[in-house]
Amino acid sequence: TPYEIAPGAWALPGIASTHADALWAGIHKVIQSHPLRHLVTPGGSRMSVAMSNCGDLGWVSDEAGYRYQGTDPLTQTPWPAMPEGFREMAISAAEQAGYPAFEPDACLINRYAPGARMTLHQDKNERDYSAPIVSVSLGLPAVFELGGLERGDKVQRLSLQHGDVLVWGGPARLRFHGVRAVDPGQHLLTGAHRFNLTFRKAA
Ligand code: MD3
Ligand code: FE
Repeated sequence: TPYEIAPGAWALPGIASTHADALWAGIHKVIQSHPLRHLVTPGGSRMSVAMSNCGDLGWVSDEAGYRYQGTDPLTQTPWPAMPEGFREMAISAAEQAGYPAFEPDACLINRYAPGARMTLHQDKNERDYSAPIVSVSLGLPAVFELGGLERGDKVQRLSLQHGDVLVWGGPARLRFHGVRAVDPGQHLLTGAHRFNLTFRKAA
C-alpha cells in the first residue's frame, strides 16, 4: 500500500521483497564484470559507499566532477545492460506512485558496509528533472534523511527496510537527501551490507 511521504514522494513498503532473489542475482552478475568500487569526489575524498552501474549510462565521480557516462572508468568497457527484472520493477513502482511511462536508462548500485553513509545532497546530474527517481533498498536497514529544496531546511528521518521502494518525483525530485551511517548487522540475503538500487532517466 503506497503512501505519500512528502508531496511527490511515495513509499512502497516491502514491494521488492518478493523480487529480492532475482534482484540479488542481477546485482551479482553486474558486479562480476563491473566491480563495486569506492569513487573519489571532485574534492578528493574517497566515498564510503562502494558503487557500480548497469544500463546505458552509469553515474561516476572523480577529480573532474560528477557525471553519467556509457563506459566504466575502471574496466573501460560499456556498463552491462540493465537486467529485465530491474527495469520491470522500477517501471512498475513508478506507475504505482503515479508516474506512468518511466523509462530508466541508468541504474546505480550502492553498497553500504557498516559505517558507510551518504551526506546530504541533491541529485542534479540528470538532464531532465521531470522524470522520477526510483530507489530500492535491500539487506540491512538504514535511516534515510529527507530535507527540503535548500540545504538548511529541516530534515525528516525515515527508516528503510529490506524490500522498501521509494519513488521521488515532481516537487520532491530536487529535495536534499542522505543516508545515515549503517549499523553493523547480518542479513540473510546480503550479509553484512545494505544495497540500494537507484533507477534514473539520466539522458
Ligand atoms: C530524495 N542514494 O545514490 S536513494 C544516491 O540509499 C542516493 O543509496 C541513496 O541518494 C541510497 O544519489 C538514497 C533515494 C533517493 C534518490 C533520489 C532522491 C532519494 C531522493 C531525490 C530527491 C529526494
Ligand atoms: Fe541521491
